[in-house]
Amino acid sequence: MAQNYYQKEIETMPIEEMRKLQSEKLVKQVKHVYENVPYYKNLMDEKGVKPEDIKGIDDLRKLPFLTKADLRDAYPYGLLAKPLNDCVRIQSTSGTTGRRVVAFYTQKDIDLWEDCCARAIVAAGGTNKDVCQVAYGYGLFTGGAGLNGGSHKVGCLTLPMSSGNTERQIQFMTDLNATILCCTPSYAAYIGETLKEQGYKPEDIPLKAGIFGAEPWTEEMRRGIEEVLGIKAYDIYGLTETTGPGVSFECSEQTGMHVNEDHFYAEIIDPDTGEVLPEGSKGELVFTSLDKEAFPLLRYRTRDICVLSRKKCSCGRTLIKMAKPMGRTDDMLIIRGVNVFPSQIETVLLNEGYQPNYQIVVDRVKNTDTFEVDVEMTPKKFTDKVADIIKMEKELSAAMKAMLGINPAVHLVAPKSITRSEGKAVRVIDKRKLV
Ligand code: DLL
Repeated sequence: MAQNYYQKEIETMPIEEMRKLQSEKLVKQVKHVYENVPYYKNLMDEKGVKPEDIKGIDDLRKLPFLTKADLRDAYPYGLLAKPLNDCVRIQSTSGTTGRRVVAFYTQKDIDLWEDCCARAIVAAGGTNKDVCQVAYGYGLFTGGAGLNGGSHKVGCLTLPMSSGNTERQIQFMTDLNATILCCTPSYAAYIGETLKEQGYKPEDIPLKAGIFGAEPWTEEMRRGIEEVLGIKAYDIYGLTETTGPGVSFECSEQTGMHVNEDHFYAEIIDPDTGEVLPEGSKGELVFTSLDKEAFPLLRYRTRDICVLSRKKCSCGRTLIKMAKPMGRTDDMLIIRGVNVFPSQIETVLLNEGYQPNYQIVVDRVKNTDTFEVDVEMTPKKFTDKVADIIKMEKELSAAMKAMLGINPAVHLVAPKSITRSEGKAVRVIDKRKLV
């Protein structure tokens, strides 16, 4: 298959040249961060590292890590490296102050991000002849904005659908002959099922490719989506902290995602010791933004467990590849594409006058995540009136929706009825088999 690239020179750059480019960018970036982000300057000073010590990419490991806890401490402006006046956008994740990530972008940062998404669209076969249906959420979530921008850059006719309203998605898709679909893999599978129920055969569906990410998905799920929609399904990865989607993307080989390593340098570390592990080892993925201006995180620990590989790729790209993330080193769950921490549920319960005695049950039924939370009533709140219980469950579910962005089915259960474990409480039962 003839290969298309969006930025061929970068995407196929010989490794030595790439290292040189990364080194030059890193030296500049460390200086920029040291001079403009007192929070990170303190971390560097504590470690005894000065910008002059960073002469190239091999010196990266001298720098301190950043974690979600740092984002929390520095919220909202503490990691900003540009005056607020130079920023044109924020994007964010759901959650409380402590858990919510707020990322800032200059126009140049947006440009760079959209280029990354454009690379992903072109790698999936996209050209200016395509109609690209973006069914990721728009708004604070990075999915809609990122792919929308990438689609414009490629010159596709962009359908900014946002997520949900499946009937309308199908109508636009079929009436306007969408050829590329961008959404979470679970939503893609759901759209596929709905099309099938409506009598569509894969050959009746105009789509040729899909760009799916933001949550873990299996090869089995890929095959299912490819079959029902009659397309080739490509994975895409990213996180709000680094920009959003497009940190890495799949090519025609479909054996992992090429990291846009001219912008994001990837390392794998031992999550317990912080030691950098050799290529091919499984560990925690760490990213350094090499040229972002407003929110340039250095050595950010993603908590995603992953493997990197420099094996030659048949697509001709020389960009390093990352495997599908294989889990997390923290307790974050991704439910219908939304990041959920059990501690957020706990906060809601305490705010609403409940004790933090609860259990989250997640499953995947017909390609859609189900999300249930069993909550113990307190002796004070206890009632056996069904109408009251239903009302209390609805109120709790609404409070959780306000916190998380999605609402679980809440079941109130009798005090002391959730099994107490001997050690750590089992807060989450995840029945999905995602890795
Ligand atoms: O999920 C950005 C994104 C939007 C990626 C659209 C791809 C497509 P966050 O909401 O900050 O950002 O969540 C980031 O989601 O650390 C991973 O744990 C997980 N994740 C993202 N992409 C994938 C993927 C967006 N392809 C967190 N496979 C990350 C598995 C993924 N997990």
